Amino acid sequence: MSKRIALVGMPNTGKSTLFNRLTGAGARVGNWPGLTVELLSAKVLLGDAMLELVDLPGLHNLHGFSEDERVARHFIETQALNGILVVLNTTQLERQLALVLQLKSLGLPMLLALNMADEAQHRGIRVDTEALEQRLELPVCLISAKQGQGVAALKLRLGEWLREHPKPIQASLGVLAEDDVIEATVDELIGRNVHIPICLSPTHTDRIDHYLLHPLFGIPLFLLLMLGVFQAVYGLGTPLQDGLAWLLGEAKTLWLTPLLAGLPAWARSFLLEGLYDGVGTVMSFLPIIVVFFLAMAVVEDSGYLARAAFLMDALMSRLGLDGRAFVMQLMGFGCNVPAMMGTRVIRSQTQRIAAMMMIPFSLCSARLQVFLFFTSAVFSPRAAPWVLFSLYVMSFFLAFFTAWMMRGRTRRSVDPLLMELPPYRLPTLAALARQSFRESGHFLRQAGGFIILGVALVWFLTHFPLDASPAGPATLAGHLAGWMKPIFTPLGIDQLLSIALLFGFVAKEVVIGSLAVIYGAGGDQLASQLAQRLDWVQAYSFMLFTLVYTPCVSALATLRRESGSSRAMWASIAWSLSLAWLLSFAFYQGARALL
Ligand SMILES: Nc1nc2c(ncn2[C@@H]2O[C@H](COP(=O)(O)OP(=O)(O)OP(=O)(O)O)[C@@H](O)[C@H]2O)c(=O)[nH]1
Ligand SMILES: [Mg+2]
Repeated sequence: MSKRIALVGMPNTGKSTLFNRLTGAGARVGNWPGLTVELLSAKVLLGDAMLELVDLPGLHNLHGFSEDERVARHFIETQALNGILVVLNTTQLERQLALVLQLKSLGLPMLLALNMADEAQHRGIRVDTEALEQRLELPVCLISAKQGQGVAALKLRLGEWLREHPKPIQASLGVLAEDDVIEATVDELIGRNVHIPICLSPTHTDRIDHYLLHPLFGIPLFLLLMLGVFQAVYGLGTPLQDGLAWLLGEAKTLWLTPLLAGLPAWARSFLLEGLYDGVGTVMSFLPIIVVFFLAMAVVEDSGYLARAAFLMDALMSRLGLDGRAFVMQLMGFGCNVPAMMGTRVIRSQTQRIAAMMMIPFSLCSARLQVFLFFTSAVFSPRAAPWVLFSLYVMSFFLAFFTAWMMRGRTRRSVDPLLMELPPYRLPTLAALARQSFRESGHFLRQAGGFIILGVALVWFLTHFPLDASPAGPATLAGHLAGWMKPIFTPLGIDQLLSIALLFGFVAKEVVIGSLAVIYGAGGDQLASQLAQRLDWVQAYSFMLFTLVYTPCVSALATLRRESGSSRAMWASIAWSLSLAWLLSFAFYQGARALL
């Protein structure tokens, strides 16, 4: 019979790391408290029994009430479990043992994993696990989930412990002990069983923070670092993308075209100019996506992301939010969807909604593709990175502006940010690879689903009726574009481009794919066609519009679900569409008048 246990502990103690190590799954790990906001489960064979492990969001205490804590608590209280595996950070036992004592009142079998043994050892902290075990009447294992020490022993203990508790049981909602009783017990436990050096030597974290959190230079350093990350992505990713685009182009002319020569013209056009060019052009961005997520993983897993929250907290509080909203903004650079879910760590509902309204302006990796493609097609190699940078600046500006517009509601509820800064940690290569692999997998699945469908539909619209010239005014797409003309002409966005925008509504990844189909060319050919047809003012206006107009369908669905209100979703659509139109209009008309 399958058994089930849950991983419970405070935020950032390494639950997801242990989960991944025990199950081989790929849960998201990062040096940021509150990274896991949803349940994740996986099964493993432990000895001869099947074990289901559930990774939960971090929990500060059992009175917790932010959304992610509620998720964890609800699970523990309502599901029948064979037991809970409590993960603690050994370097902070004096703060974390209280949770163990609270959890005891649930009456569930418990096993304690004292994690981060490596860091504890480094700091000279010693724990008498046997004594602690006797005193708490629980099995206790000292482990390092990241490096693997003690994990094999933990597995053995886990097996024994499960044999002792074969039946899943329901937590009983016992009365929590008084806080001061718990405090006294923790003091006693620590005093007897944990050796903490009297004076902890300043760690490398303190030394690094002395510079990185400097009151004057902190923010400029942050901007410089982000610029560095961005340059690295650009510098490393673009040549790789060019290479892949070239390969795909060669494969098409040398191999695919002759292979399909026998098919009727429309079928060839559908397969080559439709599916292959459309999907292939999107695929050529895979290397950039990988490099991008590697860079993001370094920023996140090193602990610098938490510093960003600290640095920006003062500015954000003027906007009625706190530093965490800013961090979600940064996470949104990957994809807006997990960033919106990450706002669950914010307790006030009005602030959460404000943060979720900002996130759609985060220049996500799907939009990055569109911009990389356009900037390299239309701008000179020297200008291109700066054009891209200006779009990032715009993205921040619009997010802040949105928060500022909502400040009347949020400001009343700002409480000071009490967030602990985790120590800097060197990300392991395996963790980075896993992160990047997972995100690329997501990209490939998107490409597999939406993009193929989207591209096929675009091909149909631009080639039907079959006797009309492709993407011409007589096709379905031509009619569609005709209707949208009054909206887009004042922005300098021509009819072909406006069709791509229509499809970008579903997923921004589809924009480039649709353009390939509309222009009947992929990769380099598409780039040179764009360069011929558009001047830089039109191209920039198009990019501005793409940046701002409506979040994609998945982001909207997430916004609706997380905020629990369709109003927020419609407000976000209306706000971003009008902003996009006004901005592109002002830019295009202004540039045409001045230049
Ligand atoms: N030095 C050290 N770092 C660890 C260890 N285990 C986890 N970490 C790091 O601690 C950080 C947090 O790990 P996660 O597994 O995301 O923590 P979590 O408990 O799931 O956090 P939340 O989901 O936010 O509650 C990451 O940077 C890990 O690499 C360990 O044994 N030693
Ligand atoms: Mg986690």
